[in-house]
Amino acid sequence: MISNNQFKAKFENFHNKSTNTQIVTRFIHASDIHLGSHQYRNEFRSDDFIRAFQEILELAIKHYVNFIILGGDVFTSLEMLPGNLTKIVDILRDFKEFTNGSILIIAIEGNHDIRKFSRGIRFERRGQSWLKLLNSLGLIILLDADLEAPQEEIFEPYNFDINKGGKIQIKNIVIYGTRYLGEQPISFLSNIRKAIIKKSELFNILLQHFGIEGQMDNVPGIKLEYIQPLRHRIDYLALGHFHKQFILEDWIYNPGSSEAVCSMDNSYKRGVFLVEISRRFDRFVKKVEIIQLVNRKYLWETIYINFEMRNKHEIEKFIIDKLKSSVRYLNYDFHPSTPQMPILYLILKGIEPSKLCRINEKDLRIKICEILPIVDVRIYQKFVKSLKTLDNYILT
Ligand SMILES: [Mn+2]
Repeated sequence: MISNNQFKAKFENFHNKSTNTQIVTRFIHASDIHLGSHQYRNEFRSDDFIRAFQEILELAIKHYVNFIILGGDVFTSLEMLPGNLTKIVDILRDFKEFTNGSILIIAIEGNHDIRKFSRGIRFERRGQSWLKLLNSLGLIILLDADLEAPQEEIFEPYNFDINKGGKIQIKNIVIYGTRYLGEQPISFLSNIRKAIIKKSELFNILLQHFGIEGQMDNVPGIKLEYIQPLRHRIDYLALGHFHKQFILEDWIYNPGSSEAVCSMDNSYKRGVFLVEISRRFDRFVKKVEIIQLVNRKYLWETIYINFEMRNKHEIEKFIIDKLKSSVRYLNYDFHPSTPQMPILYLILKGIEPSKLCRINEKDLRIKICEILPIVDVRIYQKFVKSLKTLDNYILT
């Protein structure tokens, strides 16, 4: 059988240096990959999220890490097109084969992994997720705890025979994890804290999907003071949920989303953490490096339409001509799959076009992508009503 392993094309062979030494342990902490984002709208954009995931796996190989932790929202919803899921399974299979299963991918479920929102109905939790599928295929380790159980049974060691458990030890590092605990997980935190065993020779990581209050404007999070009691038992609190990166007090880490899920994400610092834990005398020394991923380029353009147009075509031509001149520096030879071809956020301002000239966003988007080296367009119509229209409205 000919092996088409995609990692073989980039890395000649695999040699996990770090397995040779017991002194240093390396891992990558990533979160909010949101696989499946934009999948109905644009294939190239949807591949951006898969590419970001692939890049994380390549970084793991390149830096000889011992494991990868993913802080939830690995998938953007329960809806996943078969072609996309196939790509993800293929990547994970190739990764496992290429690394001889020596780099475990450890994940927890975020709110998006268990959320179905496109049909406008509230999806009742039925315990399903794509992460559970990948876990049962042996491609990832999905951690979850039984928070109702007696203290010593809350975090069972991960059992590879039944693909189940709440903690796993790799060298002298123990990773604890639970699924998304809702918007107010405070009541669970004391159970979690009591169930975590602190030994001086072990480095404890807790994998959670929640944000900390104040780290993102207008986004609710948990008060830092409620987290503090965990500090005595946790050396590294590995978070996911907030798409903006933050590090607090040298023990709370949130890498941010891997790709920009919405236009807002572009303005945040985001990426992954490459962490190195070494043992010096009788204590642990931690080194955290921030790595930025290669993301899709983006640009914002504002066009003012301050005079009346005769019809829809005239208005579209006006917009495209304006854009042609403002993006003339862009390379027209790029293929849409290359992240250098940007996504365009287009703001339209001026007087609201009359009914006859009303912009069809779908048509305009297709035309822009056909004519210009733009992978996708998001249009924001920020028109103001003309006085004439207002007069008509009042008179009728
Ligand atoms: Mn998220």
